[in-house]
Amino acid sequence: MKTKVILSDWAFDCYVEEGRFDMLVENDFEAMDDIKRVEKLVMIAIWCIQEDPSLRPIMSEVSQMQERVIDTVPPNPYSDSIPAMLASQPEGTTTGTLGFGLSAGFENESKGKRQVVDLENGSEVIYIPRFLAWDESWKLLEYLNKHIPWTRPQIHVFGRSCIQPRDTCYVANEGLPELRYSGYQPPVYSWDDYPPLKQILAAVHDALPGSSFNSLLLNRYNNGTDYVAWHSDDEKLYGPTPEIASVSFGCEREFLLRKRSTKSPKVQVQVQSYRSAEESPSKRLKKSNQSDQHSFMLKHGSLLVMKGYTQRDWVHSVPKRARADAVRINLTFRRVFQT
Ligand SMILES: O=C(O)CCC(=O)C(=O)O
Repeated sequence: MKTKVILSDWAFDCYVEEGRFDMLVENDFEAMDDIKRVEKLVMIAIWCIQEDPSLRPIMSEVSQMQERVIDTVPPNPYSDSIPAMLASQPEGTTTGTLGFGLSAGFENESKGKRQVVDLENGSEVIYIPRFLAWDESWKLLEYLNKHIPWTRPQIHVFGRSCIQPRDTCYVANEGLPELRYSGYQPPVYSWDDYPPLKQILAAVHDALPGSSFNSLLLNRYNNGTDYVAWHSDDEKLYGPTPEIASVSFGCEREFLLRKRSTKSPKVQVQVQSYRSAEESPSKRLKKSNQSDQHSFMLKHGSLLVMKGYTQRDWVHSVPKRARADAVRINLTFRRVFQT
């Protein structure tokens, strides 16, 4: 019995640790050749042996699971490999002189450096490290921290019931189809009650011609133990190629993107890092020239945009970081389609 528990714990760890399914089937070339199927079976197996029998799937659910891929996974374990730090003011950044009536001088520095990362096959990420002015971003962080009605809901992830490991809030236009994720349907708040959100939205629209976001999911990470697990925002209500614009405030945290598993024989954990626009391409590529995983250190006031088939073909996460000891707030703007 003890061995079984240890074995399932080990499988679970292999799973959460960077999605290393290959570790479970090392030397089994047939299995290695169909790693996608291994992934699916491991997920289903873990689901089936969870502690609370009432949460275990019935046979028909197992069959249904075999038909689809579930990407919401348990958290990454702690990792100190990259110290997450409180954002420090970069040289040459403008300092805002505005009060809180933002609109007059709500500085949008998006004309500045932006990195476009082609993820291939129609997926793309754009990263603008200095999207909003430094001081203005601190004021926004303070406002959001204080005025947003944050909640930490109970969710149902991967067959387990748990408290979502970060605070959240949902703002959207009236009359849109309801959002539901991980068994949770968030209450919808109005843009009108939070005017600064409208101004950030306007700045995002300005930076991304042709975009037209009508909903916003807010996340607050109080420290490094708060996180978001590997997932993709591929809910039907966002359509097949959703554009998702993510604005970050406060503590810098690492944002990881990983290609969904394919039939590759070995999942290499190689990270391409885009920590800042200033870093030279050669330095950035030093860690790897492989492109199945990317890492962005999301700066205070930055904007990251996921486009095309990124939600279909990639998963993303903000892992735990033991040394991230300050608040980070992240806003993800999305467009919900009317059905
Ligand atoms: O906090 C972040 O940067 C990512 C948030 C996220 O992945 C989400 O809201 O789906």
